[in-house]
Amino acid sequence: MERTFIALKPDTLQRGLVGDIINRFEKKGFQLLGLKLVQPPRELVEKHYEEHLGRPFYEGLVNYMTSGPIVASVWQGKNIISSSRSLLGATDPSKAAPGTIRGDLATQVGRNLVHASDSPVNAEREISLWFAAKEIQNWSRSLEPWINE
Ligand code: YYY
Ligand code: MG
Repeated sequence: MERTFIALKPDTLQRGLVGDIINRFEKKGFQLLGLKLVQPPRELVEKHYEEHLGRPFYEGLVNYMTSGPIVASVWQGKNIISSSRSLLGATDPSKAAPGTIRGDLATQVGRNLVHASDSPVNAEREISLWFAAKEIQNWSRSLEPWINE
């Protein structure tokens, strides 16, 4: 079973879409292990997006990500890293397929609502960047056998 880091960006909160987006992950069958509202310090966002340092959109991205609270979360599920990126859709919402979160709810790349880790290494890196170990609950679901055989 894989874990991943999902962040609901400030536009999700401003637009009142927190429940909608969390609902999509729950309905898919993913399990919530950690959840909190954070006003991220600039240094945290810079670390999170360090791979994009120097790109033309970097400054705007950091400003956007620090413009208000973010919902930070940790989820678990089978193949969740690639699967959650499919749920999100393409990075640019104007190219994201209908039915995906970005495809249904957003229109442009600088306001694409949600982040999901893109690899196992980045998932563990991002989880430890945003969460202390004690903020993550290792609980078992009674529904588990009906979601994963
Ligand atoms: O992982 P993902 O969020 O789908 O895309 P990344 O390529 O990692 O870029 C991170 C973040 O940067 C993206 O969600 C929006 C923003 N961004 C942008 O504003 N303009 C671009 N041309 C590319 C990315
Ligand atoms: Mg990325």
